[in-house]
Amino acid sequence: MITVCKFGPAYGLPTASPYGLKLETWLRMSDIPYDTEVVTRTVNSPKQTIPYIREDGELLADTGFIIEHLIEQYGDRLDARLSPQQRAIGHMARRTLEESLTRVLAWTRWMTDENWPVTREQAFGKIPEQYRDKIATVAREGFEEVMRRSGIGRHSQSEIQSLGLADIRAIETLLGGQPYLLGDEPAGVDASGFGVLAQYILTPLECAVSDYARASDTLSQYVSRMKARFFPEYVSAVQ
Ligand SMILES: N[C@@H](CCC(=O)N[C@@H](CS)C(=O)NCC(=O)O)C(=O)O
Repeated sequence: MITVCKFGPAYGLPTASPYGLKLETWLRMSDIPYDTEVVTRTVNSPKQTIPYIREDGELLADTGFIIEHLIEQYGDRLDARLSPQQRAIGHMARRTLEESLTRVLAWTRWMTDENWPVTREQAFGKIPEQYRDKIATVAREGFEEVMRRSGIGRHSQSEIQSLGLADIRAIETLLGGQPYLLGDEPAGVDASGFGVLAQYILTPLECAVSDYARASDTLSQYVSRMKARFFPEYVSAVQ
């Protein structure tokens, strides 16, 4: 049995991590049984990133490599039917979701005054009160530096939201009137679609990208459709 080591449930979702939610979604979409273990720190992960899996005592990190490994074992139950062009579009959508929209999400959660109190409580709320402030402040300063070095942290808040809006509009256009990103049936890229868009729509995030996504029938119905199909037992904190 595969064990997914992940940050714990939050806001009525299995996890507040877009990558953790992507991996669980992909496993459920592929009908591969798994159990979960909640972790709070990255130290035990082979790449110091969450999520990672444990399988027969072996650890493997990074959702892209984890999924490649599982496809070798179980076959590709989601994307085998896709044309080369659909695969290419799926690949580019996945990168937009996981590399670009996720960076905007992380920056917005950690660096904006309106969202930091919720993020702080969610990420550090279980730490004893006497240490909480210091640990959260040091972590936020470290995060700010990472964001600055990676480039995004050099932009203004409205510029960062405009980057996210351009991405989310492209995802909305790709969906169009289809139920899933590549047509009538879910494909692998929908795991990333739900993993990221649910964070914008179903968590108490305050930002222009969330406002846009919640107001879009195409995007909000997509997230509701994915949630109802793959996570029916979870009750959203944000309706
Ligand atoms: N490409 C990785 C990204 C995973 C990732 O960045 N996870 C975040 C949490 S959402 C993390 O562990 N960051 C490192 C840290 O917090 O120190 C994947 O697909 O698994």
